[in-house]
Amino acid sequence: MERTLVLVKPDAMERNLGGAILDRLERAGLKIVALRTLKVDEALARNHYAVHVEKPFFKDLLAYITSYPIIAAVFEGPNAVEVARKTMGATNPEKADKGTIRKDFGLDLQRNAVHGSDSPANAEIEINLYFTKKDFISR
Ligand code: IDP
Ligand code: MG
Repeated sequence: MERTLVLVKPDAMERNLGGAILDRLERAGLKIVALRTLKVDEALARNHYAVHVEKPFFKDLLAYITSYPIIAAVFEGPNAVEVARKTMGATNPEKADKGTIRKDFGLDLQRNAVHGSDSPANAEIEINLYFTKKDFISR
């Protein structure tokens, strides 16, 4: 069993797409095992996107991700990281496959509706930025 961190990003939250996006991931066979809403502050944004600190879009990305409340969710299932990334589609909504979350809901390369961890190792690191052990219900 694998876990991945999903964020419903500000652009999607502003358009009331939180439920629709979580629904797509549940329909893909993944289970919600932790869930919260929050407004990301600058410190959390810098941690979450630390790998992009040298990118030209970094400052814009921080402003965007802190601009409006988001949903953070942990999804679990076999190959959760890959299943979630496939359900989301390519980073650029214009290039994302038909039927993916980003194709259907993303606005542009930055405002692409959703985040998903890109590896099991990064998923573990990212989950720990948003959740503690107490947030997970034992079944
Ligand atoms: P990912 O979210 O598909 O993993 P990354 O390359 O890790 O894509 O980029 C993180 C986020 O930064 C993207 O989801 C998007 O919101 C934003 N982003 C990526 N590339 C650009 C760009 O060239 N211009 C503006 N924003 C970008
Ligand atoms: Mg990434």
